[in-house]
Amino acid sequence: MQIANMNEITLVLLKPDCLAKRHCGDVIKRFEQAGLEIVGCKMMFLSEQLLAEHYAHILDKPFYPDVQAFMQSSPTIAIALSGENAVALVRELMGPTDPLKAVPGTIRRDFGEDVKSNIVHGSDSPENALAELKRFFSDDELFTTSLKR
Ligand code: IDP
Ligand code: MG
Repeated sequence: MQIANMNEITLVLLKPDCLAKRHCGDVIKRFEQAGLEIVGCKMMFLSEQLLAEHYAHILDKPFYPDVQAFMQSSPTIAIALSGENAVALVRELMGPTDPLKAVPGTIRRDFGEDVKSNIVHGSDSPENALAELKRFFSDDELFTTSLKR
C-alpha cells in the first residue's frame, strides 16, 4: 500500500530532445494538469561530472558514452515538482524508459523517439529524489515553503 505524501518533491529533467522538439510546454502541461506544482526550475548545461553522478547506475554500460553525448547536446531544464506522491505520479505520466514500450498518452510514448532519446527524466524513488534534488538545486533555489498558500 502506498502512503499518501502531499509534500513529496521529485526531480524532472527536460532532456535535449524535449527542447529541440519544442515539447517543453507540452510536458510541463501534463505535470501541471496532474496537480503537480513547480517549486524549482532552471536551465542547465550538465557537466561530465554531474552526469556521471546522476547516471552512476549506467556508467559501466556500453551505451553510456552515447547517453552522455546526448545529454550534453544542449542544455536541459531541471524542474522540481511537488505534490501528493510526486515521484510515482511523475514516473506514471512519463511511461517506461523505452517509448516504444510505453502506452499512448504517456509523455515518452507521445513525444519520445527511442530508448535513449526519451524526452524526460524523473526520479525513481523518494530516496533518489532527495539525492537528485540536492545534486541539481541549492536550498535557496527550491521554493518549497514560500509558495504554499
Ligand atoms: P529511466 O530514465 O527510465 O529511469 P534508466 O535505466 O535510469 O531509465 O536509464 C537512464 C537513461 O539512460 C534513460 O532514460 C535513457 O536516456 C538512457 N538509456 C537507458 N537504457 C538505454 C539503452 O539501452 N540504450 C541507450 N540509452 C539508454
Ligand atoms: Mg532512472
